[in-house]
Amino acid sequence: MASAERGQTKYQINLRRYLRESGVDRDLTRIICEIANASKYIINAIRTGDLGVAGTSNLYGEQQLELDVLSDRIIQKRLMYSGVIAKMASEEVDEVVEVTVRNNGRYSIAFDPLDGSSLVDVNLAVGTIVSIYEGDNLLRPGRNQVAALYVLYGPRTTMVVSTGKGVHEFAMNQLMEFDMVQENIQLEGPAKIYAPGGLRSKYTPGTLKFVRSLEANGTKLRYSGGFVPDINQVLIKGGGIFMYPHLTDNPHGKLRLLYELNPMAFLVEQAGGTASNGKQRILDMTPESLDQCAPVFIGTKESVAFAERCLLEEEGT
Ligand code: AFP
Repeated sequence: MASAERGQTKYQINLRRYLRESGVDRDLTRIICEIANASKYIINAIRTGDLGVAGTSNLYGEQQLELDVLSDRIIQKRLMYSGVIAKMASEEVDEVVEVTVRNNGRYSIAFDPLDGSSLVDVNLAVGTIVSIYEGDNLLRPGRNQVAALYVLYGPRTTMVVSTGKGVHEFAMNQLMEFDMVQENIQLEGPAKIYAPGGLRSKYTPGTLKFVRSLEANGTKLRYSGGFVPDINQVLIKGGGIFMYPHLTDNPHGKLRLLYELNPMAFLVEQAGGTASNGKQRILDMTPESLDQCAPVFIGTKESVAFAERCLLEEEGT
């Protein structure tokens, strides 16, 4: 496969072609391409949706949907009749959606249709996060994922995706197709940037020690409040760490294991990085519920290992 340096592809390699030529299963390719298609409608919803809240009606009398609910509907409608899905779990829906009754789908997905949706009101970047498993059991450790991706709706719309053969970045072109811009993204060395989620006043001693060490080493703070753009910056800049740690008043952190942490951990590990809850690999955690949260330190191996050491030294965990 022709390699593609960032921005200088020898010829435009689009998403569907890349997946096909990489030998990715046809049904899995179908899911990834359906998400790519859904992203076009989500972009439109973000750009044209009134900033009103759900329950109000727009000037045509149509009921106003919150963007995350609308994004959820867009994705579900595209996948419901794709013939390749067994179950869907959406962060916007309390129950798992059984699709098998309509077809014998081979894959199940867990997704956050529009993570960080509250940031749209202040015109900051948001994203769609998708985790894909073979079969119909979504409550398995994240190491069982067969693919993961996110779509980042920023100044450019990009998709970062892995099917277990490295992690690659695609950008939406004028025809609203995704062309490859970077193949086999790699994370190396100590963190150049860090993204500290949660209130500093609620950090435990080990996290405080870790963050103070990063600052003493000149690591730059980069935090937007959106998980997708903040992880994307760690990946595309080639080195960094994102954390949303356990807090003194919340031992489980804020981010959801199924919809946010497992897919991002899969992508970051494919780039040579790692993701931990402070003492255990995120991808080894067995989810006990759909909305289970976990603390997270995710980025370069070196930085995550140092965070774990700080927690062990200061908190014995
Ligand atoms: P929403 O999806 O509710 O806007 O939350 C976004 C998010 O879950 C994730 O995208 C961010 O990393 C995290 O919240 C930011 O949380 P804080 O606002 O507490 O920093």
